[in-house]
Amino acid sequence: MSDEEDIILSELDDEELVQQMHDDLYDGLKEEIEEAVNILLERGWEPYRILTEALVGGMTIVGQDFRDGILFVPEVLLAANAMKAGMSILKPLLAETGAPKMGKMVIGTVKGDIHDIGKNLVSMMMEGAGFEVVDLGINNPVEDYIEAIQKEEADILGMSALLTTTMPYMKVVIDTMKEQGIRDDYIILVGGAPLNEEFGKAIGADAYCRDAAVAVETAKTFITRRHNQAAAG
Ligand code: B12
Repeated sequence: MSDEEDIILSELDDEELVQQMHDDLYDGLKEEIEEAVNILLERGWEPYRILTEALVGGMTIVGQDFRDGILFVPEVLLAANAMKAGMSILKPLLAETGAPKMGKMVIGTVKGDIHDIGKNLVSMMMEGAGFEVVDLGINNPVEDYIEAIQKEEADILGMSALLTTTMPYMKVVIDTMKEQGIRDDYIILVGGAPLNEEFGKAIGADAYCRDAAVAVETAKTFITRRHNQAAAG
């Protein structure tokens, strides 16, 4: 999608640069994405705005063309790597708010699923909001989740799934927690593109969150409610 002649990123205005980043993400150009993220930071853009408008915005286009059979796995992997490179520049900036610790979250992508960009984004935003996050990575069986929430004494369990074939596994985890009598000890948040509110309710999660910003708000609401209950009880 990008032109053959050399484009000097720093000479583009903000709007052109974001457009160029969408093209560069599409083409999996990691170094260009890193450079452009740094340019926007120098221009005073908030890290969160760069994340949503430039990176997530670009990934949305990649997602549409993957769905429509225009892009294939190798290309999407390159795009994902470019996205991750951009995210890793923003991560320390998002996490540096110095906010008091709000609570602890264990998060991971469910068994059979290797998508992790959305999960990583949620982790970053949660850390930025003052939560401690333990990231279990991808492809997690129920045992790993349960071991981690107990060992880490987590307040929140977060599960991510991007495939319609893996999202039912969230119910396996929640049902196992119920069987062990520990379900109500944790706030359970679920997310991922194929989920919705109804699904979250049906499997017995506390909430479905459509994006990382909603995840942060929802986590804060539940943590506050818990503290109030503890104080009252
Ligand atoms: C990138 C990508 C890949 C990359 C993943 C790289 C990586 N490291 O993650 C690669 C190329 C490896 C890949 C592989 C596959 N993929 Co893919 N992939 C995508 C794509 C294009 C983008 C996903 C993404 O990163 N989005 C950007 C992030 C920021 O958004 P997000 O994940 O939705 O996360 C946000 C929210 O959902 C929410 N959230 C997410 N998780 C959580 C967790 C919690 C706790 C909370 C509160 C919130 C939350 O907050 C996030 C931030 O705002 C999607 C398209 C799409 N529309 O989603 C397809 C898509 C998910 N993939 C798809 C498919 C089919 C596959 C493959 C099976 C392809 C194949 N034939 O091999 C394999 C599956 C491998 C496996 N076993 O998991 C399909 C799934 C279709 C379906 N009905 O299930 C999709 C929808 C594309 C499509 N339309 O065909 N994929």
